[in-house]
Amino acid sequence: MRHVPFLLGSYFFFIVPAHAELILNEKTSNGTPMTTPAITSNISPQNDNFQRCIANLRSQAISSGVNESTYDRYTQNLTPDYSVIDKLNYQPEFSTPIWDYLSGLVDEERVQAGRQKMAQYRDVLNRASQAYGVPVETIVAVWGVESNYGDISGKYPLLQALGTLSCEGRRQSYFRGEFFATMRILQRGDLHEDQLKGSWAGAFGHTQFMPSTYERLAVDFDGDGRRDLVSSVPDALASTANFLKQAGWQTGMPWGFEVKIPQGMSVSGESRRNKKPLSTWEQSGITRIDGSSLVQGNLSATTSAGLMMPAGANGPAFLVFKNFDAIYSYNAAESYGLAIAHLSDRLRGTGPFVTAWPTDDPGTSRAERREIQQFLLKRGYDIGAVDGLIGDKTRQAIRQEQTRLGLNPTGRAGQQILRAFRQEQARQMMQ
Ligand SMILES: [Ca+2]
Repeated sequence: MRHVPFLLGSYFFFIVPAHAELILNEKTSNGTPMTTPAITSNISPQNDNFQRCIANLRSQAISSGVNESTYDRYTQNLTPDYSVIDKLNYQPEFSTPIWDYLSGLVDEERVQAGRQKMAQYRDVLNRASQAYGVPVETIVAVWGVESNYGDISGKYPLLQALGTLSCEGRRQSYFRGEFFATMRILQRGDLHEDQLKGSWAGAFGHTQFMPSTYERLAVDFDGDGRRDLVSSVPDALASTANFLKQAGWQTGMPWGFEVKIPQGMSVSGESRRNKKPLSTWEQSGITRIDGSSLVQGNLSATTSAGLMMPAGANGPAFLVFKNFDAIYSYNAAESYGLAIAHLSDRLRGTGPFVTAWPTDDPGTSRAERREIQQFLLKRGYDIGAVDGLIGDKTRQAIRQEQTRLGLNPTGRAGQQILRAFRQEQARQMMQ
């Protein structure tokens, strides 16, 4: 697993994973603390504790392979940033339905940008695909979901964030491993300290690897002798392909596909993990979504697949293979896995899912979210920048507007509130 392994949720609603504030859930631009403000003064008992903790970790770091001089150099002026502890303890006020998740992560903008990247990096993508046996579209889809193709990769200095997490809060021993791994990366000279910025939890670069994952799986693909997932797109793309290969990717096989389930078929107990041969699924009457047979191409009657219905029995259903599990291991959330899988299909030219999500208020693209934010600004709400990222302030403003407009106050930036804003504007223009 690449990210911090305290991801939760597998059914219907999802707790947003550790790094997802970069993409989805929280403002990163307006600097508003999500919870109680942290102690920021450096002259505090807490800082004394921090310095003591860092001094105490020295021998452990050294036995993990960090040189004494490296440790001293990178901890000499290290100060804590307690805002990462707030992030660690953050409990989202809103849960995110999977259709909101997917509509923001797999929208027309990300598909178009991905196609452009595929053209721009065609040669290196083809070479990486050849070398690791993973399709170009899957590599690019990971890149698009993880960092919006390198646009959003995090702003927290890694040593500071991981140093703080090593000394405060839950899971200190896990974060210490990542803290020491960061120092070993610096020691080896793969990256410079000022390049090492990432999510509050320490995932960094184009493909948001944790430092220990970097040590295990990053590759030098541009041949300059350094493994650089921050500044080298070839290194980042090949490292992603290597990750998926090591996670068990089966060359030439699909991740899965949307299926049609016969009326009345019981789906209780079915899941991604509960794999059965395709022949069993065919006998129960399941077909591909276009009605065609399950066994096609490289698949055989004995290939095993799990039936995944991420929004329950009334939403889209998918048969997923081992390659979905490989994608899943990148993020340990089915919602993320499905976003990457679906984006890879869209990059191949496949359309959106055929079956609608079971909601009367479908999700919005990032362009539509920016439109909602424009309406909110016009209505006088202080929601920070119009960036398509829906933070708590935007959600609270939406909730107030939903109440004013007689809608269910969910706080979601869905199609309903967008439609209501558009209609209200049209009425005002008529007057
Ligand atoms: Ca390199």
